[in-house]
Amino acid sequence: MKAQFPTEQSDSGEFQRQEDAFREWISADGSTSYPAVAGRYHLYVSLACPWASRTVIFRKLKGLKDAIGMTIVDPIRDDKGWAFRDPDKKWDDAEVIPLSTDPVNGFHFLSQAYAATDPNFDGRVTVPVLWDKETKKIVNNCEDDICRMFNDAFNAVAQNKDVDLFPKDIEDEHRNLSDFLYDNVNNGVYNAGFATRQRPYEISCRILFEALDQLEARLSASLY
Ligand SMILES: N[C@@H](CCC(=O)N[C@@H](CS)C(=O)NCC(=O)O)C(=O)O
Repeated sequence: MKAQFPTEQSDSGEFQRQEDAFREWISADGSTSYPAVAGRYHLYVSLACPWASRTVIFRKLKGLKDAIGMTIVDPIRDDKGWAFRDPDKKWDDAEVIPLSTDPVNGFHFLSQAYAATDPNFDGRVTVPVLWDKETKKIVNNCEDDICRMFNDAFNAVAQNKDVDLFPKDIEDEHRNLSDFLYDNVNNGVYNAGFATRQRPYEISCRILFEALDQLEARLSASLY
């Protein structure tokens, strides 16, 4: 099969995910050049993306809606990548929804945020993206980093500062489960969906469905 993402493909047909390009850190104690203040950062997400959805959940549970704005990209993605369109207009076969502009930067496409941050960026444009309105650049496009910053750095401006979604007493178990979900389910879907040869496809499918069986067993005995 022809690779959908040729630069993320091994010779033997496995999907090999690109590294996240932007990993700057927002801090509450001035230890980085990105202070955790209200109104400065903006989250771009797709609700179709499991990684982005995790950042949406963190923003909600920590009570960061007033402090950190959010824009949802259109769920339909063509070869120009994630785009901004009127969320009230629904796609159907007869209609092409015109582009709208995002409220922060006037972008039509999320790729414009990547190009503004690094004009030489030639990777895949992904959500979630945490944007800095002051430097007009992406601070971070790694979901786990964004969740950790939402949890730890913004407590001075969070409505639910006592909600701790990375509790220290279960840190190791949390990390193991999170890695398991990332590798076998979130990225497991990619490994299966973007394999270009039959054998890696079958191996990836088996890993994914075995992981779902394990989660089924876990969730039948525990809420989490
Ligand atoms: N490295 C990202 C992964 C995010 C990711 O893979 N997002 C997908 C949606 S689930 C995406 O934006 N894909 C766009 C594309 O492939 O063009 C993270 O951990 O936050």
